Amino acid sequence: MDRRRLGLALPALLLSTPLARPALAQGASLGSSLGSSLGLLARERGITFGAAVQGRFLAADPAYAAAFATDAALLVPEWEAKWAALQPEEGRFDTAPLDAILAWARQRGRLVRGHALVWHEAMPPWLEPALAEGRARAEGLLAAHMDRVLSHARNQIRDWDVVNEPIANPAGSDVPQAGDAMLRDTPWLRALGPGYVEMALRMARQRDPTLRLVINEYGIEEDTPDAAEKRRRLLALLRGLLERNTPLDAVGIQGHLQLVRPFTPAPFAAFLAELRQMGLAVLVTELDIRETAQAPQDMAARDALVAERAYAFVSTALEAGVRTFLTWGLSDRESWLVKEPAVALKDGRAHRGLPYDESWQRKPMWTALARAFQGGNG
Ligand code: 9MR
Repeated sequence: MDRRRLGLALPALLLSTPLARPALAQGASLGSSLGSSLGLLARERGITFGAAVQGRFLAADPAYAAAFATDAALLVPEWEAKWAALQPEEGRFDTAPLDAILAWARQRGRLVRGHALVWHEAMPPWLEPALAEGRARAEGLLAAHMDRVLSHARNQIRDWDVVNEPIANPAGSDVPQAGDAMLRDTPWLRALGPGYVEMALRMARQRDPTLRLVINEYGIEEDTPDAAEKRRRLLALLRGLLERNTPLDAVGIQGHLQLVRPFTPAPFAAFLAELRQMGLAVLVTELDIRETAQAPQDMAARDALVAERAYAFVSTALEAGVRTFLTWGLSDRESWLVKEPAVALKDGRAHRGLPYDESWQRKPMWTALARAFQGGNG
């Protein structure tokens, strides 16, 4: 299977998708000379822009839906395709929330990617103890989940994060590793051993040979020793997989950037070049920008820092050949950066790490993305 073939097929599909012209989010400013839609601006350059979506807001909040209709050519469910959503009890599948997103996307000709078939979070409570019952049982559970989910979504989701976040963090946040220290210690690793990544990819390919299979990872973008080590570990994992002819088409780089860490284009570009030399496509799957506790008081200054970082990151990725970009949500209003206590700013201010603010005003980050997609000078 030519790994690049499927990657290239996706933007071509998009040419027929109607992105809404300025039927814009309420309150969104139309003043920009850059145009009205990130999805359209990107598409003009052969780039696909999309965002993580939450079905409950899509259904209930017209401003939210309008922004997605305007800007997102591609959607990824932020929750609805995870295990906890899809299989809340063993053998009982609930696809209704995912189906609602699929229907919304279908009506508007948008693509949807899948996230995620194997992950150590968003597991329903029954899953971890069941995986611990032994290797055969764990393998059976993964196979049954893929049987059901991949066949259900087959007509619409052509691109899946098969394994999410398999690499161990070098310092601090991880449980000490047993065995293969390259991989994160998870219930999947404990049940199936280090071959679980390969097993999951083979299972997915077996069930649908035309799916684009992706390994998605975070903490591999920035210029820190931990990120450099994580890049090294990911490359080693990928090399081993490819040596064993494991089916794998692409790497998803999440892009949860933090302003407290430096971003330097050169090492990131070199990493992207290595991935492409391996014959893998690269996507940016979850871009957002976390501010520091020392963020300036002045809002314009804050937004400028976020925009500058987004531009540097996206333009580096574009130069290295990345053609698919998703932000993790569109507005600060629903962002995990604001909702998740562990990452929220401690001084009561809300992170401003996405293209729209909490009242659907476009921010400099929106413009920075538009400029990058247009090949501008920032
Ligand atoms: O943003 C997502 C949040 O709403 C969920 O509660 C959480 C657990 O399912 O997952 C968040 O999304 C994560 C994504 O699935 C994987 N990469 C990191 C994202 C932010 O934590």
